Amino acid sequence: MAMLDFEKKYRVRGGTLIGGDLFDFWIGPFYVGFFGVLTAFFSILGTVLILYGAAIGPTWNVWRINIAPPDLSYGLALAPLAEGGLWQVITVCALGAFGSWALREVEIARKLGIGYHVPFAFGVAIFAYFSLVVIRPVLLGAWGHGFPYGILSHLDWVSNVGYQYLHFHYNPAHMIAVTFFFTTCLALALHGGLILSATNPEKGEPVKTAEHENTFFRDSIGYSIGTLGIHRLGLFLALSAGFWSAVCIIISGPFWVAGWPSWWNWWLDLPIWSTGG
Ligand code: UQ1
Repeated sequence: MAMLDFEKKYRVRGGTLIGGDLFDFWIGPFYVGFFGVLTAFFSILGTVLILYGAAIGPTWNVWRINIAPPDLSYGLALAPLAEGGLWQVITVCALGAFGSWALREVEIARKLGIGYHVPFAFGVAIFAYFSLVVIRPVLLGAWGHGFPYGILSHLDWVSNVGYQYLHFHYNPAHMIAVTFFFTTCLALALHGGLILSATNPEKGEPVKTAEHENTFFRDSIGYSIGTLGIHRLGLFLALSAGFWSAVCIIISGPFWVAGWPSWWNWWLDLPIWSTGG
């Protein structure tokens, strides 16, 4: 079926979460929906506010533009626009846009009668951002703990917060997150390689099947996870990377204030090393 044919078949009304038929239509290839309108509203407003923040700031150098959160002295209060208030409104816009986009994905999934795996996955990414700009700042008692919106400034923030805990790579949740990121790369490389190897045979040869894919891994490592299984594994690995990233930053400060290397003292403090003296 050609692309435009099946689009016609699946572009049906209904499945909306709110507002019935309101905005239940397409513009060109894009489904609109109530949450599409909301996404556009928050994105445009947020972008305009970022441009305004740049305009009242000291530079138009794209690397150096910086929209900073309020000073720590504002605590969890609202700040004047030019003193971090812009950051606060932009954060609301970002969360509004991301949340609306996720709900638009839910509506599209409902129309198609498919699972909610894509919006769920996107929800984990939103959770990671929410951890940085809401959960951790609220637990620490000041919006000033959020990260600044700027290309170089957010890199500086990551570096400074990392050094605040002496050596962030000793954070056990960071270790788990990094391991999941790397394992995600390994799984995608294996999967991409395997699929291309089976679907790009020598000239004149037929395209190979899932049986060839299974056999490759049974021959090489004695086990194949299967064609559905590899996608379940991939989703699990990727979502775990995002989840443990959120955990590793939430625990830094609210639940552990010392350097991360000294967290490992629990090992040195085990009674089995005790000399009894
Ligand atoms: C695999 O076993 C498999 O099933 C046939 C795939 O499906 C196409 C894969 O893409 C990969 C990478 C594997 C191998 C993965 C493991 C965990 C053994």
